Formats: sequence, structure tokens, C-alpha cells
Amino acid sequence: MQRKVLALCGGVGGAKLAYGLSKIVPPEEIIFLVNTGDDFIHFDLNISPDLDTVMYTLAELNDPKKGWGLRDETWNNLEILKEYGVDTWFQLGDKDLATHIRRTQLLKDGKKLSDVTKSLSQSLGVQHIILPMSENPVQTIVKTDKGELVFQEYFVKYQCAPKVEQINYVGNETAEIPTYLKELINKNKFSGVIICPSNPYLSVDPILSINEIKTFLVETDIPILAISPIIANDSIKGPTSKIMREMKINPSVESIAQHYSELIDVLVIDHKDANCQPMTDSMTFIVDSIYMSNSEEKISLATNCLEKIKELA
Ligand code: FO1
Repeated sequence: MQRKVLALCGGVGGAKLAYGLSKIVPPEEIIFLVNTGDDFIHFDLNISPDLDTVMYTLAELNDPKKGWGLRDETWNNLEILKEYGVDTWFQLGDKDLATHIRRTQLLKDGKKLSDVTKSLSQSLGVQHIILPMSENPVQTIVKTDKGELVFQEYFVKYQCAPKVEQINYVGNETAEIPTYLKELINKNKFSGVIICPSNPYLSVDPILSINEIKTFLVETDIPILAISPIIANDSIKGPTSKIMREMKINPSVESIAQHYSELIDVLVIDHKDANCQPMTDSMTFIVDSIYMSNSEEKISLATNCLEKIKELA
């Protein structure tokens, strides 16, 4: 069996690099392992936002403006729900709704989330393998000054406004990682790991909260590279820097290096942070354009990350 790269992804930031990687790495040489801490049940439907963001992006069906959902979407169901007086704080587009209906149906039939994701992905023409971090629920719960909120309440309903005090990953101790991932870990089939520039606290840490995955990453000798989600003390996108400040962490690339210090060999930082230095000799910073504003930049960053991993392997 071909050795593979393992890419840890959250939503929008993760999907951008996943896109670049998918354009240069054949399907049998990479696994996209995706956060499911954002998953929740809404209108009795199983919603997996990050799995869908990665899947739609690799299928080139994603809405590049919003960063989530499908392009050329319509919202007729929402209009009628509003007529019925339903609170539509979480917006499901008409086409996107089909994904959630089908996922819910297949899960109700007893299929595992990884098999459901494979079936949905293949139907949309995605050949690369997208795996959920867990087959069963691990929920990101954000403890804030306004109380404990499930991820989508914090992120969408309250627009990340509440002040974050702590983040918990409920269910992590009983998480069931996909059998295929377990097999690849046990048979030493990974050649390197890329931690995509997703929010470390909301998107990557839920994956790392699963003991089997964390232990593998801590104990492995294969190279692990992360891309900073911070440029010049600010988030590339989303609430990363705001959350860091609220948790009394300086939003810098050094703090990101510190956060992943137990795991990574390399942190890729932006040109704007070129003067920053790692605190230990065991880690290297490499400078690149990490903003990824177009396809060429996504592919270029992916190419450079892969080259670095190959060099270290
Ligand atoms: N994000 C929003 O800001 N508002 C929404 O109404 C919304 C709906 C939504 C529906 C399906 C889906 O897959 C994603 C959706 N997202 C929405 C994005 C989602 O909240 C975030 O992208 C991730 O959970 C964070 O990575």
C-alpha cells in the first residue's frame, strides 16, 4: 500500500489548502482528516459543516464568497420557514439541504459517518478520501461569558461575540476513529502530516482531543508541518486572534508554534512575519505566502509544504 500524507483540516482555511493539495497529490497518496466538533442536529438533520466544506471545495462546488455551502445556491426553503415563523438563524440552502437529508437517511440506515462521507463525496465526483475525525459525536462546547454554547450557537447564532473562557470537546474520550485511519496508523502508512491553517482551538484541537490521534502524532517519527492561521498578529480569517486574546494568549506566530510545540517540526509563516524565530532548535519556521487568495497560491503553498515534508522524511 502506498504511503500517504495525513492532512488535518477544519472548515474554510483547511479547505483552501486541501484544494491545493488535491490538485497535486493523487487520491491514493493523501487522507483529509476533518474536524466534526462543529457537527450538530438541526431540524432533525445531521449537519457536518467542515466535512461538507472540504467535500464541496474538492468537488469545486463550494461558494468561494461565503466559504461554506454550495455555489449558485437558492434559499426558497428558508423563505417559507420564515413565513411559518421559524427561527432561521442557521441557514440551509436548498441544494445544501439535500446533502443533510441524504446524510441523515444513510446514518439512520446504520451506515458509519465515514462511509456516508465516502458515498456523498463519490456522488459529487470527489476521488480523494475525506474522513471524519470520529464516527460518533464529539461536540465542541464553548464556555463563554454568556454561558456554555454549542459550537454553531457560538459561531453563527452569536457571531463569535461572546467572550471565550474555555473550550471543551465533549465525547472525545469515547470517540471512535474510522477503522481505515486506525489501520493506516497501525501499519505505519503515513509519510508525513500537514496541519492546515484552520483555527487551532475550534478546528484542530477537537481532532487532537482524540487520544488515539494525539498519541500517534506525539509518538511518530514522520515529519509534521503546520501552517500558521495567524499573519502579523491577526487571523487570516475568522475569530482565531479574538479567541487568543480572550484566553490571554498573544495572537502571534510564536504562540501558534508554542501551541503545537509537542507535535510539529515545521511551522509555515507568512512573509509579514519573516523576522519571527522559533523558541527551540527542534522547530523550524519557513516563510511563504500563506494567505491563499487564489487557486495558484493554494497550489503553490501545497507544493512547498509537500516538498518540505519529503525533504524531512
Ligand atoms: N455559517 C454562517 O456564518 N451562517 C450560517 O447560517 C451557516 C450555515 C451553514 C450551513 C451548512 C454548513 O455546512 C455550514 C454553514 N455555515 C454557516 C458555516 C459553518 O458554521 C462554519 O463554516 C463552520 O462550522 C466553521 O468551520
